[in-house]
Amino acid sequence: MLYGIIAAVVVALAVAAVAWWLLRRRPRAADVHRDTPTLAPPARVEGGLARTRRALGERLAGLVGRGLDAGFWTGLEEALLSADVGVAASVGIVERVRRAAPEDAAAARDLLRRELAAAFAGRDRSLTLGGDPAVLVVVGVNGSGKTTTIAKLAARCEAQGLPTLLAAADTFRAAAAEQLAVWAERVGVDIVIGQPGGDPAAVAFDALRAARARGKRVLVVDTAGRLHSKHNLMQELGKVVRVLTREAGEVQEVLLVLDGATGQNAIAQARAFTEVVGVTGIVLTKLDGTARGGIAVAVEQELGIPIKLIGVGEQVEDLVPFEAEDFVDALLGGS
Ligand SMILES: Nc1nc2c(ncn2[C@@H]2O[C@H](COP(=O)(O)OP(=O)(O)OP(=O)(O)O)[C@@H](O)[C@H]2O)c(=O)[nH]1
Ligand SMILES: [Mg+2]
Repeated sequence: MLYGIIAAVVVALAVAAVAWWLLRRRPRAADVHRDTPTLAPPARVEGGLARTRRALGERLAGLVGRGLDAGFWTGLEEALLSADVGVAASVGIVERVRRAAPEDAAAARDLLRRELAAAFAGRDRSLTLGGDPAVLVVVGVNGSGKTTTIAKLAARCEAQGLPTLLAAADTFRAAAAEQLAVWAERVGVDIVIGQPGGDPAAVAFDALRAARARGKRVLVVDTAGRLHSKHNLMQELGKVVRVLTREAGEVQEVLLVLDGATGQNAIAQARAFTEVVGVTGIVLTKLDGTARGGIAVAVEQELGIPIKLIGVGEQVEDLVPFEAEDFVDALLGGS
């Protein structure tokens, strides 16, 4: 009898241990779907930032080998400003490097690298792809790269095993839906298109229903480009997000697409969009075509919104998760 009880207890404990182990091993849905897909090789980041690196690198190289006099510090500040790091961020970074009292220019450059990395530290850059489906709304001024980014993003989601639906809620520009449809076909994802001139919120609503009916995991909503200063258009965008929030319970991401070559105006754009639709992440595009990649520092420092993805070309694979260390290395290179 006693042996029977002991045997039963041992078996029960063994079953509990195995169950506990299995539960621990099983990845939780939230973990699986929060990851930003990472398909592009890091080399693209380096290539994409070549222009900024050349411009910044030339200036920094000109400073190495000289004494740490007033001219050095002014030169360092000018180098950062020329890369569009922004006045407040540039002044702050140079001040901190200076206060750390480096011995020579090479040490100052190492401190600069550390300061730039610190400017990006501590932010969650993962895309929230949980939800049923996850709803991602993509916003920004005209021509910033929204539609292209959506295509790249959809390709990534599909490649990660997340069936994706696109919503062409840019009913304003005549060729917009067609442009997205061409991309949808190219990357092999479904799309919902509304009436030209129709209500973008209605298109988004229909697309959400369609996404559910078709068992999609991700819905990405394309919106018309709009100047951040146009009140009515901004309100229209607010309505799109409100309708989706009401119907879906939550909009997982409102991604603001900023053209990396815009310069400091990007800050004003980001402020205006954030006020209306609560931006959750930034996509900084066209970094391949500009020597002003330092705007990434200004954007994060002044707004506190994480840059989640960067666009470094026009091809579908040219969208990469923003990695602070890689970005700073690509920015400064071996200069
Ligand atoms: N070089 C480069 N070009 C890009 C990148 N992202 C987008 N583009 C180009 O920028 C142009 C505008 O891109 P769209 O995606 O149409 O921009 P949009 O924001 O949807 O434009 P609207 O809908 O008119 O507001 C296109 O020629 C794209 O190929 C990038 O990361 N690098
Ligand atoms: Mg577009």
